[in-house]
Amino acid sequence: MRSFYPEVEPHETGLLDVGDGHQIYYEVSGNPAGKPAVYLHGGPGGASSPDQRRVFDPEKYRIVLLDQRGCGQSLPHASAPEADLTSITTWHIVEDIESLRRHLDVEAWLVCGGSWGSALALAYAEKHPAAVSELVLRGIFTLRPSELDWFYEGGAASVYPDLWEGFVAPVPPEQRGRLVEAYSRLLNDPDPAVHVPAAKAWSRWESSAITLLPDESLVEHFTEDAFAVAFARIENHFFMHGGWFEDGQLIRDASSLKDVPAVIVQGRYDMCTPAVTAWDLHRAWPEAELRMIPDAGHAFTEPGILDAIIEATDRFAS
Ligand code: STX
Repeated sequence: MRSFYPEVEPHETGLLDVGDGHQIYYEVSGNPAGKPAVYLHGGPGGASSPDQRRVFDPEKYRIVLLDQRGCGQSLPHASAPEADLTSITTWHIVEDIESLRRHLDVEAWLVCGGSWGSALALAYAEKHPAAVSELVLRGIFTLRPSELDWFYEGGAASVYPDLWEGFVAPVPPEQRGRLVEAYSRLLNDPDPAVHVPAAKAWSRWESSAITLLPDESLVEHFTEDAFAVAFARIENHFFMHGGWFEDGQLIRDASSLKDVPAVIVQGRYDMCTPAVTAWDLHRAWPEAELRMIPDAGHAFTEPGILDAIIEATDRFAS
């Protein structure tokens, strides 16, 4: 079993001006002369975290983390009262990754991402294949309507009926037939007495369902007010727009990645992004190696998941 590499501190951090009034936070750690790798965080609307550095051997990799538009340490933060999400879209973020790649003078990099990070990695690689040397993807999410229906419109309620009551609680009963839409109204209400509890309920639902076993400290972290508001607002905004994808687009176009070495890591008991999406991706892109972990949920910290991710980054390092 492999576990995290030791903690490592960045030797470079910065805010990159990407236009539209946005500055994105980035940091570089590991070996400055190593193989470039970038980690794409989840959500959308999550954040980078120091543990994400630790899936890479710091002696072999030049490790880049970034906070996507509107979240983490990027500015402005989507929890701000005047937050405007109109220029936060998949394709803006894809171009931000390209801007950062050029800013750091990287020719091509290994792209690692889980969950929404896997969707973003696929979108980026399909748009800019020459910039991607390898892909390591986990907990595959592609924003198809069927995936959103599963997690946000009631599918997963069959597994977590208790937690589901908390998710629907802020929504007036007559609006519960279309929860993403109802939440859009709540999360964009200017009154913090409306949008903060809604954001916390949204974030509690999601963070409670990402580990195989309950992890209250993780839930507490992801339901902290500012994090929850940015996370819920950005996720909901993306889901209202289907991620600016055609239904099935990322999987349909995955055949274009056949020459990019790739590993797909999927937990069998992932209740947030169920295994069918990883399977559909594997069918469309058989050259990528699929590692189905029999006893894991969604989060990258699940033991079997972490092990498989690090096995892949170690293999691609040499
Ligand atoms: N969203 C899946 C995702 O990327 C559909 C994700 N879920 N929870 C997270 O990310 C956090 C770990 C950031 C809470």
